[in-house]
Amino acid sequence: MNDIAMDAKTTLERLGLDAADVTGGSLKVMSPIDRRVLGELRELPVGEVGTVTARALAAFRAWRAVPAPRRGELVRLFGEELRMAKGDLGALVSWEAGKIISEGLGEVQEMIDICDFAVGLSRQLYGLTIASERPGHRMMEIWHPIGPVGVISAFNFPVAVWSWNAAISLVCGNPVIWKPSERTPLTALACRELLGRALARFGDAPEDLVQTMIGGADLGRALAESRDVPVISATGSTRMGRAVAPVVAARFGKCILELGGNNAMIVCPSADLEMAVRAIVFSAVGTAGQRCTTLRRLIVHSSIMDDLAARLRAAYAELPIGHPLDEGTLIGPLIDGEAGNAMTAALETAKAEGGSVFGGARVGDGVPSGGTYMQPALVEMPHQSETVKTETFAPILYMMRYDDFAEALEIQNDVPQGLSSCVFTLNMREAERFLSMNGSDCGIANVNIGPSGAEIGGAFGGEKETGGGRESGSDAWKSYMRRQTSTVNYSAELPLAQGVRFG
Ligand code: UN1
Repeated sequence: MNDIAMDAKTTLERLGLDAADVTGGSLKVMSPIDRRVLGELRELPVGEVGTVTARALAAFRAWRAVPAPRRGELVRLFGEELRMAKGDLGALVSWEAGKIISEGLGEVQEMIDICDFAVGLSRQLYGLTIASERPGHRMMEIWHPIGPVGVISAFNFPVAVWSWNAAISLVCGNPVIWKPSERTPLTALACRELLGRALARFGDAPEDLVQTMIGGADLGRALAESRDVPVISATGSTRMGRAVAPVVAARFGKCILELGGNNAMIVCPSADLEMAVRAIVFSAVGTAGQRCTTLRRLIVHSSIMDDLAARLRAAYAELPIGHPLDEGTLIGPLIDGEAGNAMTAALETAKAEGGSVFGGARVGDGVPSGGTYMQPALVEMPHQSETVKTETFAPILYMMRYDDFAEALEIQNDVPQGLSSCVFTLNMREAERFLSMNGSDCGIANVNIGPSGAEIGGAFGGEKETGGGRESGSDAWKSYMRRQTSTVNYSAELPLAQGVRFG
């Protein structure tokens, strides 16, 4: 890893983006740190999306025929480029998305990890052999490349979520069309540059294997409409998913959706409270509360509520808020002023619903001017109100009491979202019940670990309004391929299945 340049311009240059790449366009990219303009990028006219998808189809015809382990070699080379550029790309994530540098670097590490995973996967795209009911027959499943994969990504994980999709798509034999958030297009251009280096070293990959479309939501919509793109993987708000999913469904395309989360932790009487506090603080205020896996609800046994609340207030009072590239900062800015307003409005509503709020004010001193810096908020709520059931993309943690574990599970599941969840307990009955079919209804359920910061090895995603998609590890790759069931008859007879006689 290279050292980290302390200014955005040098960071961009070291990533291979010079002035010509990032000036003269209509899309103004402003750093959430201080609203300084980082670039003005040229946008793709929506009328050109058809050309992009046609190019991707041409690339598909060539790439699908390349042996999968050879496709894995491209991803291996990309992983090497990422290792070399980790410091610069991590810093650019900080400049453009406002994450603290450790989290910016962590995001790039997540990219490196998924590349490693995908390289191994390129030799393990296994299908089943199935017992045939007919003599002299063999049945099997073959997984084939499916076609161009459209990736619509969000500002909060501007590069890692794309890389989960891109690394897996590439080894599966699919070209990628990337529509990054219009708030974080520079990190997308930087990834394109790094991938370009890997492609140059690889040698004979088809042109247009990975294309990036810079611009607004109209590009995402055109991508969702395109019949050339069989799979759309979209990450963002539930509102965005509601717009994209019906468009893809109308043409019988496949969607992989990773939408809102409203993640909870149940804290039981036996919990190791010191560990719980550390997990709560990281999960609730890390990335300034802007992860889809952020901890937003604490469901605490009445007997420990006051103790836990006091410990949390003490921890929250000490949190260093400021420039995300300064050493020691734990909380950077929100993405924009609107996000700050949404946080203030949610806190007002929570108060009106009977909540008592600790923190949550705007921070003006000791932070760069222009950015939206907020104190994280702890809100004790008398019950799980509508505001608590709504995902506000900001560092607000609602605390609620429970007396009986069954009641805690009910509160945990009684929200529209179903991404991540956890329980802190040393009682194995509670832990196992939480993980059972009668427990958490989320895609991710943890014991004695917070709900955020998942490893890439597992399948990532959730149920209900989270959208049901699974990305990243385990067998999530199957959503990026087409399954073919094949029966081979090596006998000299033609028996029919189900014992049917025909002539
Ligand atoms: C997201 O916020 O969209 O589990 C993804 C986590 C990260 C990924 C978050 N590995 O928090």
